[in-house]
Amino acid sequence: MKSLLLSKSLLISFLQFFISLCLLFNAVSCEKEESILDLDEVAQEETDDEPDMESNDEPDTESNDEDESADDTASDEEQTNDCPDATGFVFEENNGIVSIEFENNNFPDGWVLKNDVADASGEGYMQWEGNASLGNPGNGMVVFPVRINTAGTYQFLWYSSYRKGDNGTEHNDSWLRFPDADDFFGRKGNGSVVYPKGSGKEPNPNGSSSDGWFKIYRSGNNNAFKWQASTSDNDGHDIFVTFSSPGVFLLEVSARSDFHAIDRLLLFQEDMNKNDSIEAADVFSQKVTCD
Ligand SMILES: [Ca+2]
Repeated sequence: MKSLLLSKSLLISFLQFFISLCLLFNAVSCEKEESILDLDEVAQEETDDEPDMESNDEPDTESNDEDESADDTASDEEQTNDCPDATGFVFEENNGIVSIEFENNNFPDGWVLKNDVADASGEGYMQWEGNASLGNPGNGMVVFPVRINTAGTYQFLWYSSYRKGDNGTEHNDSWLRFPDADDFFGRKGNGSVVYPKGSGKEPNPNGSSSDGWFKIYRSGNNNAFKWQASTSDNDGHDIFVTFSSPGVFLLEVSARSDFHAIDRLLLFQEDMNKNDSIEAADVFSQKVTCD
C-alpha cells in the first residue's frame, strides 16, 4: 500500500514537472515567435523604407528633382530678376561702368534713328521728332534694364546734341528717371543736392520736374554731341543714382524737347575719374538677352 502511494506521488510529481516543463517550453517558444515576428516586422519595415529612400525617393531628390529645381530657379531668376517682362534683355555693369549705345533698344513712334554726324557711335543716334512734352514726362518712353553687380553711387552722363536751330537752350533736354534705385539726385561741386519732384524729398530743382523724373539738359550753343547731363535750370547739378545692393534696375528715358538727340548713355562709379570713365566706356556693356 505504501509503495503504491509512493508510486502515485512520484507519478503526480513527474506529471507536474512535465506540465511545468511544457508550459515553460511553450512560453519560451511563444516569446521567441513573438520576438521573431517583431524582428521580421521591423526588418520588413526597414526593408520597405530603405528601398524607397535609396532607390526611389533619394535618386529623385538628388538627381531629378534637384536638377529640375535648379533649372527652375535659374530660369526664374532670369525671368523675374534679370529680364523685366517689358524688355527681355538687360545691360551688364562691368568694372563700375555701364556704357550703352542709346539706339540699342526698341523705340516707340516719334524717335528717329539718324546717322549723319561723324562722331556718333554705333548705328548713330536717336532724335525725338514727336510733340514736345515739356511738363509731362512718360511720353515716348524707353526703358534700359541695367544689371548692377557693384553696389554704390554712380554718376550719369549722356552724349547728346540739339539738332534744330542754333540756340543751345532749345531742343536740348529729355526726361530721366530711375524708378527702383535707392536714391536719385542732382549734386553740385559745392555739395548742393536736389531731388526730383514726386520723390518725397527736398529740395527740388529749378524748372521742370515731376513724378520722380529729372529734366536732363546739355548746355552751350555748339551743337556738337557732348558728354553732359545737368538738372536744375541756371543752376546745373550733376546727376547721381545709388544702388545699395546688386540687382537689376531700370533706367528710363522719355521725350521732352523735340530734336533733342541722344547717342550714348553712361553710368560710372562716383569715385572714378570722369574722363577716364568716358574713355573706358568705349567698351560697351554686354546686352544679355533672356529667353
Ligand atoms: Ca549711338
